[in-house]
Amino acid sequence: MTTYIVEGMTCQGCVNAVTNAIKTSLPDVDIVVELEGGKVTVSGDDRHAVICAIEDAGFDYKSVI
Ligand SMILES: [Cu+2]
Repeated sequence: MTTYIVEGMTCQGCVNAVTNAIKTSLPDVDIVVELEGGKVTVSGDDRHAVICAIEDAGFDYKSVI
């Protein structure tokens, strides 16, 4: 499980967009998005796929914590 810091999410629509983008490339992962703080926690270890999905959805990946 990894938590990614993501900038640019401002509403539930953004949360849904990020969630759907990750689910599209990694259908079996569990995802928890905290809008406050821009935290996206994803099960598994495929950081490259998660970061690409976040950026392809139009949001800015900053770091992992
Ligand atoms: Cu939004």
